[in-house]
Amino acid sequence: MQVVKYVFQPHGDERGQLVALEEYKDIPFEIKRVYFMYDTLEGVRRGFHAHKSLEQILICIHGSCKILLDNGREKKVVPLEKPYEGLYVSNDMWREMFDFSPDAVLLVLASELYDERDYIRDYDEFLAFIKGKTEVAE
Ligand code: T46
Repeated sequence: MQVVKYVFQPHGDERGQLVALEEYKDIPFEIKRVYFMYDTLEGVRRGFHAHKSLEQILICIHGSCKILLDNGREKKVVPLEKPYEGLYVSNDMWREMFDFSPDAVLLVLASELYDERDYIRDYDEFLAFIKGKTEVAE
């Protein structure tokens, strides 16, 4: 599995750092939605789903957390701990977020508006979705 991590260019000067993100330039899609999670309690694990079409970039802009990516064949854990790093998560990837530090703020840039119908929340359904896509591609 190829993990795609973007390293953004901070505009640093004597005042500190600033990271600017533009769609189609720094982010490979139109940004239709932004959300973030914070005050995540110790030991909490979130996610447990894939998407039918949503693409996202996850940025831990404060603190740290870990992301489990699972493409149905392989799993990888990606630590996020730098505010200038973004993890690309494609639609067909099962994801779980965990090990949040108490001060973690996980910012997400999303390619689509919120739509519950885009979620695949059942792992067997996810495997069938992946299999269907693979068969079409073959
Ligand atoms: C994802 C991972 C990384 C909304 O009303 N609008 C939104 O845009 C979102 C993202 C959520 N919600 C509501 C739906 C639920 O009642 O907020 C509540 C928590 O959402 P959820 O349980 O889906 O959160 P996570 O952390 O499991 O997953 C989220 C995203 O939903 C998901 O797309 O990839 O973060």
